[in-house]
Amino acid sequence: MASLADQLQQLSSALEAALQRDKDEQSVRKHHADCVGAMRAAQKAALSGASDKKAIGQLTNEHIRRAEGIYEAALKRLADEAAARELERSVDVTLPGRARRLGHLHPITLARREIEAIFAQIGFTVAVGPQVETDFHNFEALAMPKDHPARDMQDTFYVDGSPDVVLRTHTSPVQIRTMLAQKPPVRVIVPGTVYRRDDDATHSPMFNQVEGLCVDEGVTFADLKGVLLHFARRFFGDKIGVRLRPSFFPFTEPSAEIDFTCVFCGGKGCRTCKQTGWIEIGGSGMVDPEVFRHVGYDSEKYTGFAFGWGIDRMAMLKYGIDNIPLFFEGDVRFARQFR
Ligand code: 2U9
Repeated sequence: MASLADQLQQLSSALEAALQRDKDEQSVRKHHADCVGAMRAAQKAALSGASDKKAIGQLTNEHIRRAEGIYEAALKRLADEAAARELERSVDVTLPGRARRLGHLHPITLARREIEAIFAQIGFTVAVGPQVETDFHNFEALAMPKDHPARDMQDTFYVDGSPDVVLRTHTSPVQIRTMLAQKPPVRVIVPGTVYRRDDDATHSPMFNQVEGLCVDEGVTFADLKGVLLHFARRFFGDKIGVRLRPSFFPFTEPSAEIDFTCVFCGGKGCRTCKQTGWIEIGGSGMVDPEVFRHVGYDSEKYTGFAFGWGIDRMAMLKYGIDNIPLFFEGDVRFARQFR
């Protein structure tokens, strides 16, 4: 008995010493489990041939409970030390804050929003529509029947091999949807992504357009020019002029190319405008009566003008960007340069 008591005492002391050195919970658990195992082994050895079995059991259990206490105390010490370390690295509220790096609106978004705002000031509302369109809205209603040669110019993406479902090649189908849904007067500006099957140094298969449509009684070509001049001056500055050159589009008659005074040389002539003083911006015209027939408008009563240009190109001219791929690289350092 006396020797069992000694053994158990030694094991308890050894456990206490080991757990004081332990730096992690795993070692504490292992030392405790080893100690209890050794105590049970000592008990077993003492029991063989002994008469005072009950006293042996009580003595061993006492020491096992003591080992339990040592073990619990060691775990608490480790937890307290961890909490103290955590407190030590807590926030120093006197340090200057770290600035969070913000994103920035894309220059195409900036240009689109400014275009929308300028037209909003003169009574245009913004209309949007689907990018996957029917042949009717994208071509047929715009006076481009199936065999019309103008369709060739608009290298079209067809969806699911269906001849009647396309990725819109312009935003004009949104004006068709607007006219089908409401009676004149109509004054809408239609920004959006469009798709054409060309991909070279100056063309991307996906780009952004904005088109405008104004239909009412008595709308004239002079209104078109006035609106374009108003826009050009608000967007690029008061010194910008507008020139309209005869052209052809299936959905407008008469039709005109839109030129703005060259924003780089102010009209004096430079490399960018090929010494002409003018920069080609987009197209425009008076809505063809054939388009009004498709949407059920009386072309004897109503007239309208329409125009369209690329937002990407507008952004390039306004911000002096000369490289289209920069738009698609997603580098915030690029976007951050523009206000
Ligand atoms: C309806 C009727 C007429 C919109 C127009 C153009 C001329 C035009 C292109 C220039 C370059 C777009 O970015 S671009 O590819 N646009 O030339 N757009 S008239 O005429 C319409 C639109 C809708 C119902």
